Amino acid sequence: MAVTRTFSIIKPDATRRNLTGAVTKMLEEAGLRVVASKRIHMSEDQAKKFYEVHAERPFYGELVDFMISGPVVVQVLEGEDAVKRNRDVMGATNPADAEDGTIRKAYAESIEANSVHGSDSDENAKTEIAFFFNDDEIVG
Ligand code: IDP
Repeated sequence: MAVTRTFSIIKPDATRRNLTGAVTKMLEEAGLRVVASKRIHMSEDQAKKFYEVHAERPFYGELVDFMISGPVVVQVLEGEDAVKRNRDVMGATNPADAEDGTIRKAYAESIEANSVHGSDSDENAKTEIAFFFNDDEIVG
């Protein structure tokens, strides 16, 4: 299995509850290495652009408001089959459906405030990484 990279966000509900370390520990225990990380407060424009694919969904406005409601931690994660590995440890979008041992089962508050984002394909991972990081900020 190839070593690849994915993009992760520790969302405002998790930073608010001081869960950055706890979430990162679960990512690391799942075999992912944090090769870039920074705490930022997204602008409304950034959040709108980042979630552009959901622009037509009824929850888009609230999702943008939630993502700018507090700081987030954006990360680049590296590991074997990183996208899938991360999606597996994140758990289902709705915490009610998330399996034991997943981040969302452990920490998510709701289908919206679900603690983490993770890219859903290698192609999107590349785009999302480039959206937040310059190459020289990523140290593998
Ligand atoms: P994912 O984060 O598991 O990939 P997506 O369907 O891509 O899920 O949705 C992106 C984000 O939008 C979710 O993580 C969640 O924060 C929010 N979201 C998804 N579905 C709903 C919903 O039905 N109501 C409110 N927020 C939602």
